[in-house]
Amino acid sequence: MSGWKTLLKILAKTVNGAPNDDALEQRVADLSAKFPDRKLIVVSNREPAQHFVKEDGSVGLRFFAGGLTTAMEPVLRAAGGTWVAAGQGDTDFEVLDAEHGVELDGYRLRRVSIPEHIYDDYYNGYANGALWPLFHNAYSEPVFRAHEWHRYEEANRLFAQAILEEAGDQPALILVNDYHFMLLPKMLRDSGKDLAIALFWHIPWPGRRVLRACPNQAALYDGMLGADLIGFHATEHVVNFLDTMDRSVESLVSIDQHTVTRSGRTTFVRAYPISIDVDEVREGAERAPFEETFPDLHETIRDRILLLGVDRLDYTKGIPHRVEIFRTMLERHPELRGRVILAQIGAPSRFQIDKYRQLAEEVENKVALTNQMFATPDWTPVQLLASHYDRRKLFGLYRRADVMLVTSLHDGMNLVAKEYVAAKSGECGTLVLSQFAGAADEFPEACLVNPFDIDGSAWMLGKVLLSSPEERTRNMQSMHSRLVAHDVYHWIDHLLTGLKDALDRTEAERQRIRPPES
Ligand code: ADQ
Repeated sequence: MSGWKTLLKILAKTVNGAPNDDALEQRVADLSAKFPDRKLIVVSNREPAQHFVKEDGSVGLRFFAGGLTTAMEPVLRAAGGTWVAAGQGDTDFEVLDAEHGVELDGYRLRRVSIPEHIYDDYYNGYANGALWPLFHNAYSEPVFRAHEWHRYEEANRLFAQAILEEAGDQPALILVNDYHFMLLPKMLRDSGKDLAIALFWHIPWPGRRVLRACPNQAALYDGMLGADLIGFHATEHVVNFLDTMDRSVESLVSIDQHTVTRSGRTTFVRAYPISIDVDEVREGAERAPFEETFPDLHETIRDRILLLGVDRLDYTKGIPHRVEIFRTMLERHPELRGRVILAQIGAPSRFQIDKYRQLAEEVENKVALTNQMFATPDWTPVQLLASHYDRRKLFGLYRRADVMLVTSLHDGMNLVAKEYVAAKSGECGTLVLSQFAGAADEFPEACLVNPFDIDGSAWMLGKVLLSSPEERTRNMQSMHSRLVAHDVYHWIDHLLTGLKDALDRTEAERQRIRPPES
């Protein structure tokens, strides 16, 4: 497959720096040998892009904000293959070919049609009303409704059908993404086809006691264990997962090998911290300077210190906490009033769910209060831009930001933290990062805060704003070097190597226990 080759060439470049051609060819050959005949199929609920009707009547294509898309898009662009996702745009189904797909930039998008009444219960109900808060330690109470659970099952089944059609009779490699599809690995496995299945879990896996609240846990875990490999962002999540399986599922769990064996099948469990395409962000920051993409904001900020927050408007991201930390910092440091601006970019998200609408209101109120308390005729301390932007336009703004504020209450990884480090390219800037984001494991040099501790975080923020540029540059440089060595291609290389290893070990075990031929 030529798509695989392109990806592998990129991987080889990433791993080896600037290798000579022979070394590169060898590495490509080694990696190609892993999955020579398998078709790559990536599965996520959210499609990377929607088709819609523009004002002039023509059909346009709109890409989305979101960590999963950010990470998977460059991989699929390079590898080719098929992305299977739910179609949601106005004209999504009108542009499809006879096989329900459409060609995008270097890969095929297969759209699954989920009837509206199923989608609402499956996605807004079970996936985002029950599972999302459950796995984020229930900072919003998870709500389990039996009919939504059944729709979740139905939606997983519709996806399974589409994936099996896409695979046809060819051996395939299926990369399933996230908590929307906990039942899918087993459904695919039960088809009896030759499928290598990896499930990547983008959100945290908390302690098992939290998860006991879920009435459907037995079926969900059984579904996940249909995968050959389950990947998490952090070792902590791997350990929690193994502990959950050990106590909740009839299975043999090996803590040393990081495996779960159930009904004679072994699932390997590993940590693969996800990342970003570092070059894409750096080039974007260079190509789209902030003065051009955000002229009004540029005019407002002038030469002031810019603090930036960029998130989907989600209650796990700690946006109200962030505004309070900023306000408390202003109370403590009158000398910084008039000299700093917090720009909060918030992409509206999951607006069908009450909690999300309430959050948007809460953020607006907190911003208004802060502005009321401190604004002067020529200075408004917080600028709220509640809108979705073309991601590439944001990178110039990242580069201009003196401080990036990531204050998640619980976050699998958080790619905004990584995008900031990439956009800065080692130049002076400070990442204020929640200790509850997976990214904190990789960036110990960041200014790590506990966002629940408003006073403590405000104190840290004040200290950062008054620290020397030399100190901030030093920290940024070491974070940047680590990020360059661990970008999204490094991630997919490790994940695929882990999958190959899992398949080889399973095959070796099968050979070992096969009865001798008579
Ligand atoms: P998210 O919670 O969606 O995903 P996060 O890691 O915060 O993801 O990344 C958000 C992405 O959306 C970034 O690429 C950012 O640039 C983009 N974005 C945010 N606001 C935007 C806006 N207003 N306009 C345009 N783009 C915007 C989940 C998990 C995370 C995990 C990722 C990847 O919750 O913990 O890091 O998956 O595994």
